[in-house]
Amino acid sequence: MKNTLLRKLGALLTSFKIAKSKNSLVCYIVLSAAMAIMTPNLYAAAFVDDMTNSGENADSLNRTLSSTSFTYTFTNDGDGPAAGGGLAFDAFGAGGTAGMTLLSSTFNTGTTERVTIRRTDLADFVFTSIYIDNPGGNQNVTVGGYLDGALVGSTQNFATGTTTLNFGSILVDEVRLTSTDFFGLAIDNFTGNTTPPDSTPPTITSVNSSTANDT
Ligand SMILES: [Ca+2]
Ligand SMILES: [Ca+2]
Repeated sequence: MKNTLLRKLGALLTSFKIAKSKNSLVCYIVLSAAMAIMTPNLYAAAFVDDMTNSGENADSLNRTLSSTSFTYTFTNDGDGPAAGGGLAFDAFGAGGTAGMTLLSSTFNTGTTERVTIRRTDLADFVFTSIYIDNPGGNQNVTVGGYLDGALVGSTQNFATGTTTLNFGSILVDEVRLTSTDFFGLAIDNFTGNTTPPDSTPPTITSVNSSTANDT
C-alpha cells in the first residue's frame, strides 16, 4: 500500500516536472517570437515637422526630426530657387503657425521647379502626409513619394487653398514637390516614420530545453 502510494506520488511529481518544463518551453518560444517581432520596431520613430525653431532662408536645409536628419532641397530644376533662398520660413503653416515657403527664382510656367525631402543619409523612411497652403492665383503643385527613383503609388495634384495630402504611410527615400512656379506656397506638418517597418518574417534561431529528452 505504501509502495503504491509512493509510486503514484513519484509519477505525479514526474508528470508535474514534464508539464512545468513544457510550459517553460512554450513560454520561451512565445517570448522569442514576440522579441523577434518587436525588436525592429524599437528603433522606429514617428515624426512630424511643424517647422518650428527655424528662421533660416536657404536652398537646402537640414532638419532633425525624431533624432533623424532630413534634408529639404530646392533643386536647380526649372527656374531654380529664388536668389537668397528658395526655402523661406514664414508663418503660413497650418493655423498660422511656422511653415516653410517655396519660392521660384522667376515666373516661367514653361519650366518645372522641384523641391525634395530626403533623409540626409538617403535611407528609406515612411511618408504619411504633408500640409499645403497654396495661395490663390498660384500654379498647381504635384506631390509624390519615390523609392530608388520610382514613383510609389500615385502623385497627388493640388490647385490652390489649404489641404493635407495623405499618402497612407508609403515606403520612400524621397518626397518630391513639383510646380511650374512656386510662389509663396507653404508646406507644414510633414509626417511619417524615420524607420521603415520590418518586412522580414520573424524566425526562431534556437530553442533550448531545460531537461533532456523532453522536447
Ligand atoms: Ca507649423
Ligand atoms: Ca518655372
